Amino acid sequence: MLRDTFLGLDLSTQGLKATIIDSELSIVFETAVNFDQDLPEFGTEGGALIDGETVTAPSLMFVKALDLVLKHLSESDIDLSNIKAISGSGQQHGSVWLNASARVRLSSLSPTMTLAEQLTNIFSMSNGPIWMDSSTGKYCEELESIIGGSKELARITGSRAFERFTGNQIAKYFYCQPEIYKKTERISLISSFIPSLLIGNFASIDFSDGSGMNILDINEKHWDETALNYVGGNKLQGKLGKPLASHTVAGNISKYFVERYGFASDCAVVLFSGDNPNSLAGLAVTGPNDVIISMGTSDTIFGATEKTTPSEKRGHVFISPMNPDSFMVMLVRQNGSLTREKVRDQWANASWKTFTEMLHKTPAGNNGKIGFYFFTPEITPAIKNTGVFRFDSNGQKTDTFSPEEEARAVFESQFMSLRLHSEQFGLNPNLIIATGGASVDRALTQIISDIFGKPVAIGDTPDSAAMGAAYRALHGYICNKEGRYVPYTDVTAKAIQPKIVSEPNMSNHETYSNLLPRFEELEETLK
Ligand code: XUL
Repeated sequence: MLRDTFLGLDLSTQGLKATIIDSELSIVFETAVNFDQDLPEFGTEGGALIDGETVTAPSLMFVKALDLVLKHLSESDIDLSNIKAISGSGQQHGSVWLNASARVRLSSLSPTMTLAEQLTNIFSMSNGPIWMDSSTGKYCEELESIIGGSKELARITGSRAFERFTGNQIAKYFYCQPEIYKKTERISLISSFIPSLLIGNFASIDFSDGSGMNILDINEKHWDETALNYVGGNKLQGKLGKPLASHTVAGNISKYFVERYGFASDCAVVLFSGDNPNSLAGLAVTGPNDVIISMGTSDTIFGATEKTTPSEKRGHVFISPMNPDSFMVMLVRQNGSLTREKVRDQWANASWKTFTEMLHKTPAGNNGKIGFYFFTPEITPAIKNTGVFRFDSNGQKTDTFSPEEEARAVFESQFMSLRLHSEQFGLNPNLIIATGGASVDRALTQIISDIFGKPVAIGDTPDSAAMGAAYRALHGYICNKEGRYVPYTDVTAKAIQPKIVSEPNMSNHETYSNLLPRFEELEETLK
């Protein structure tokens, strides 16, 4: 007998990926679309449109990407009628702005046409802000002051005001482009937009991704009235809808997908969540000292926690995507994989193999040379100045490093910074689980292990956000079937546990620990 299957979709900064698992949690099919390569008509770079501090992505590109992924699925030999539930991940904080025609159009799609052909005109602005945007400083300051300071905002919403957080993005349009705001009927997160396409109606924002907006009270689990009023006035509640627990079923898949692709009419669509929350769910990690480092366009470090200990300076607390009564903590560096790739392209002929060979020619700690690589403004620590900043072993600025030193400097600086700020945030790992594209690179996991002085493990697949989406589809489906919240670990008990791939060299670890105070001082000078 055919096993039931579950589909996870992961809409990241750079593309859309689909992963299908069976009820034993084994992957049965994967496919992916890359925005820059497969949809060049949108002219994105790394999936984004960068205009100074303003960074957006075309909302129609997401629709076209879904059309393409569905085409791949229908051309495969996967039986789509066997998929019991779908869930997904969205890059966090990004939003999609829908006009008054959207709801009707979503619910009356013709199966003879693609989604993009029918949904071109449903947006009140074509390019929605995404997480790389850093243009809302003014609104962040105002929000904090109206709420009673950064500490109070962090206590209520889990984070001090961050420029990329959706509430501050909403404020920018509310105050500067009221005509757009007025014609917007619904503001979806990217993570609630894709399920809206699937159910043919507006899907709710889930608690976990909703925690990345600076307007959700993460303890009371409803929008904070004062924050809401400041960022969008008294109409905003209606434009956002009510946030719901991440395991909620948003509805069944709409007739369009049944008729065009052969999905079963009772295929459930479980609320999507953010890519980082879903990564946590994909590794099924609940232990307080198992910390995940996810390496994608951004590098993030996060873990599960039972209680909220929000920091008024750095990092975030989100409601957990696995349990609405639990939390996760996280810290984000914006200069992740694209920054590593830029340095590789410049110094190692765009080859990771050459890059790794170069790494072996320099010792841990790079003879005291430290570089900072900010090709886009940095979030942790908050640094607006972009560029490469190099310091010799005496802490003096220098314009050049040798190519070998450059290769080591970029890796070391990214993860020394992650160690420094996560320690100050209170994360204290026993084990680091690496995920994301770069987690397959042993030279990199070794450097991470040496910097943190802890073993590094990797999961079964480098794409934990898509896995988490598929696991959460199964979880939401079971909760719905049983009519109660079923513990996430009951559903994911068969998930393969991460395996250790790098053990720390403690002498290298000591070198890094000795370098850390000087690293911190130099990083401070760049703020
Ligand atoms: C998280 C964040 C990024 C995006 C990347 O706060 O801004 O990690 O989620 O997709």
